Amino acid sequence: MKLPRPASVLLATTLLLSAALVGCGGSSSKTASEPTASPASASATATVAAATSTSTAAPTTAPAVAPTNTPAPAPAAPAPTSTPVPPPPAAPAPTTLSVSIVDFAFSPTSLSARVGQTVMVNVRNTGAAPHSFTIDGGIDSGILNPGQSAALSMTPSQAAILRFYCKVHGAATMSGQIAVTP
Ligand SMILES: [Cu+2]
Repeated sequence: MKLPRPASVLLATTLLLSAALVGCGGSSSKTASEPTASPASASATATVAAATSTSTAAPTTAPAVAPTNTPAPAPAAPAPTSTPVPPPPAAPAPTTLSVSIVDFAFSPTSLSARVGQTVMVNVRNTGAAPHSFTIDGGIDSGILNPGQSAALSMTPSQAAILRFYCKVHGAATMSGQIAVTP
């Protein structure tokens, strides 16, 4: 008899509480639903407005920058093209050619140079007779007596075979050439 009492009390209490909860839940939900709806819609509107303003600003800036960045890689291509062009023409470093004059010949008789290259020609008469190192229209040592030397300079402007000779003894007897290549 003692045990059933608490059990019935618990059951009764549980029923009452559940009934109260249902009643309260039903009434409170109806009452609170109206005031809650307003703030909810307001916040929803604010969220939409913010999203709209954000989305509007983003697309405007993005497209403007994107097209500019896309063509940018193109300029990188012209750079390699312009780099190789200038160096080759100005490349030839100055050179010095040494020519000895004997009786009756030049040594060596065949020399070479590059277009646009600064060419120093050192001529020395090691023979017993006077000679000259002469390129018509070009450099000319004039008469060099035995033991005399001359330092001449020229810069060939085009490819050619430059013939040098001795004005004293003539090209038929004493001559040589400088081959100028591009
Ligand atoms: Cu000569």
